[in-house]
Amino acid sequence: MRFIDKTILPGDITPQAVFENRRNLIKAAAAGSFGMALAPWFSREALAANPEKLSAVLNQAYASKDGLTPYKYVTTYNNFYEFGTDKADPAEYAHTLQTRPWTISIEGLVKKPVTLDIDALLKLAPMEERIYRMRCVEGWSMVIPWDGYSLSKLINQVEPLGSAKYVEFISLADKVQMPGLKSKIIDWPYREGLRMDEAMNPLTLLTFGLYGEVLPKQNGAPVRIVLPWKYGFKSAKSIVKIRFTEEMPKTSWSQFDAREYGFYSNVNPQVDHPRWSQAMERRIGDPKGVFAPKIKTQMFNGYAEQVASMYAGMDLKKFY
Ligand SMILES: Nc1nc2c(c(=O)[nH]1)N[C@H]1C(S)=C(S)[C@@H](COP(=O)(O)O)O[C@H]1N2
Ligand SMILES: [Mo]
Repeated sequence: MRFIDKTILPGDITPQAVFENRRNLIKAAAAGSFGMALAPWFSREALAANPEKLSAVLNQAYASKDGLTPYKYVTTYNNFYEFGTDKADPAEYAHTLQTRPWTISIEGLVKKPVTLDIDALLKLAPMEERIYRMRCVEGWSMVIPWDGYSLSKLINQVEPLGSAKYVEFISLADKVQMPGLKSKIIDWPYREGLRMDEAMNPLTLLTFGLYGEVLPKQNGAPVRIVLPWKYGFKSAKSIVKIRFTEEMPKTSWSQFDAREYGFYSNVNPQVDHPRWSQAMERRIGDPKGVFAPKIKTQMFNGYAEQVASMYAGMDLKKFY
């Protein structure tokens, strides 16, 4: 199986160029110019969709040197257990997710708790495009142009109280829309959390789109967070609630196995997962395919300059 691998160099990228590239890909696929049967994990549904454009301005401060992971991999190789545990499941089954109407409630230790409609939330701040390296705890990585704005813009609106030390993110859990909820591997709803300073860090992106288009459902539509210095599971999808707390929130994955998945889960090549090393990673969609050499995972996934100071003095083997 071979796809057209048009890995774009960062210098060429404007959201428009990215969008055009994607459009051409769709056209090529529709015209059958891939010339071969689609891989089973490559959903026709994802190609047939007619995604809505988001206008976002590329933030040059977050333009990575690494080539972008082609859209087809970003949208067909996913973890979204609400739609099944196989990487191909979300692209195949997430079409049942209803992203309108959608509200997100902001509650807990804030002066101004509020329930916001997704379309109001979209307009809260100017949309930026940021190219982030993403590293899954399972050992694979991607480079994705995300569209959104810093979560801090929303947090500042609700005015957290001095007692708010943590932020909890809660994903939708609806059995009617999400077939994966039948399996009890996770104590639904999917829950994640951050310390307040992590939530306020400019890197933390409240995300509505990728590649200049609204988020595909399999990527966590209509709104998710993206934390490029943490393992992928911290980036909760399809969020319906954000709660400010004094105590460290219990997260789904640390409840699943506290020894394997810590609260912080910062990408750290020196701290192994109990069952495997985290020193190397495999870049999904590398044009060299299975022959592509594994690459070294960087401390904080390469974002040490922006985030390391938040963990100064902490024993990262203990607070993994
Ligand atoms: N609600 C929810 N959010 C989730 C997950 C999930 O199963 N459910 N999987 C996480 C994991 S393990 C990863 S690697 C990323 C994958 O995001 P992507 O599919 O957009 O690349 O989403 C994270 N967010
Ligand atoms: Mo992950």
